Amino acid sequence: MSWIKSIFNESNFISYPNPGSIVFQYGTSGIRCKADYLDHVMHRMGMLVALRSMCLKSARVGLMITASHNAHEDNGVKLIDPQGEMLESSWEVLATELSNAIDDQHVSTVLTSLVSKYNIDSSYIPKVYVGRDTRYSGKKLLDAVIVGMKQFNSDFEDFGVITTPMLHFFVRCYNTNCLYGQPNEQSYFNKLTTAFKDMRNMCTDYKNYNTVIEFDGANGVGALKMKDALSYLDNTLIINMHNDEVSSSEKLNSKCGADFVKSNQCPPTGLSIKPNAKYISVDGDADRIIYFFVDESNKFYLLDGDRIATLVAGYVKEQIIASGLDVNIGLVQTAYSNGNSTNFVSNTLKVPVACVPTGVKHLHHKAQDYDIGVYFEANGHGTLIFKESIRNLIRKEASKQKDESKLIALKKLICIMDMTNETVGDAYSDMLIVETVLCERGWSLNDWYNTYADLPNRLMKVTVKDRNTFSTGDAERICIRPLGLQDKINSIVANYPMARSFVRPSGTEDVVRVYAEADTQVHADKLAVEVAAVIYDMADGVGKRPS
Ligand code: NG1
Ligand code: ZN
Repeated sequence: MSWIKSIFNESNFISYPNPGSIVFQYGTSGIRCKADYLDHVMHRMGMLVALRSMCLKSARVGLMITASHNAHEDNGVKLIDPQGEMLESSWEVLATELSNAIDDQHVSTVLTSLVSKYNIDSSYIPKVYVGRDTRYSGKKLLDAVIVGMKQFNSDFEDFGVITTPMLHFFVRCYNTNCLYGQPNEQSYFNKLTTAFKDMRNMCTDYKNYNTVIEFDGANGVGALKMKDALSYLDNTLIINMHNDEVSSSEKLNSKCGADFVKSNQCPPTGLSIKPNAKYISVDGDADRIIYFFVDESNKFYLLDGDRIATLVAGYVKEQIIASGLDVNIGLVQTAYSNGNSTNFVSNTLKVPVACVPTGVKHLHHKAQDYDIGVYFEANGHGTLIFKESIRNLIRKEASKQKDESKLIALKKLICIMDMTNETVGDAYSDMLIVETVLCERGWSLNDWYNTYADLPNRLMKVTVKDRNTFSTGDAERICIRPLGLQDKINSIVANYPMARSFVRPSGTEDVVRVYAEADTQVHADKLAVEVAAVIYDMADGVGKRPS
């Protein structure tokens, strides 16, 4: 009998039956659905994460329990690979298969074939870090994960309630022998915030820059951890907390947080809006961040992931030039990036820009093609990454550079590297980077906003009978199935100036998403509705026809 099968035959094996009512998919960012359906999924992910570690010869891996920006009733799980990156895609398929397996017999068959395919040696001790967001359901789901991990005698550490990016950071710390930092909250805040304060000390003239931030914590873990961060920041930033009620679970992401603000293009509830004040919203697990402000006439201005990417790429490029180093930089976006941001990056910043399918794993992967890769989804999820050799080069040059201006640029690049969480998008780290560049430039949010004009756009959702009948190509910019849909989209788009529209099935919700942009907001809205109506008609729309 295989060693996997014997685990299932032990008298103390605890069974978590699959109620069979839902088909699960390890999608854009792990598995997500109503928390009530996830017990058996969590148990199986506990076993899978253990095997992932064993397969990597006891490298430390991670498991995060979160449903990010989803409603509070949902929960989810995602696995983290040893350098803090997303789980390798071939294992995503296994996660999907395991979650849908009908019974223990089926689970044991999937795991047995996994063990033989990867030749996993039972002598390796699995090492896992686990964490969860503030969702009420998290603790119970964690218990199921623990049962699964224990069945494989895992050495695991539970970090309790933390942000997703903190867990990614901790995993990388462990596997770099702590070269990246220590795997604990204190080291995380110390590393990032010290670099931020060092850089702040180099900034002599703030001009229009304002240190006061109104912080919308989405009533989630982002609010909790921002409170912890305050003692490290030493008043370099004045952060006024809003939407920080983590004890009332149902308030999580409810009419607040980065996803609400980005999708609805309006301020969150739960805070008063003052003209020209600086607002930040993060999402439910604090891996996304967006900025916004309103002017005296109450007009709303959004500074999203596209804006952050252009701000950061432009600044880093300037420092590379000033340092005299021969280092390339590239920017990675998705089809959701505003057309004018893409034009600005190519034509004004003169930084190469690539487009990849939705999901940070695709962006992260593409960003590795550059010496310094900046990647952001328009919704505010992103970071920048440095090649190991470039990181070393920058530090080496700084240690021997005699030219004062080159040395300053190198020191600034080192600070930016050290305040970046390179493993994944991180609202705290991204905030520090944005605040640094704004301070260096002496900019208000209005100055930042005026760097280019976004094309008006609209994002819509259409519910259809089966979103899996949709498939896309060319980094999701073309719809391949249903057949004939793309031709219809093309003919609708042709009626509007400067227009673009594309559709794709969501990986996190049971909907098809429609994106539209055009010369005016009225046109973008009309275009989105027309495309949504065509989808509804061609793909068995559910509920009310878009109008
Ligand atoms: P889906 O549901 O696949 O569109 C959404 C976001 C992604 C990504 C994931 C994970 C949009 C349009 N889509 O994916 O960018 O962030 O959630 O959180 O924002
Ligand atoms: Zn998130």
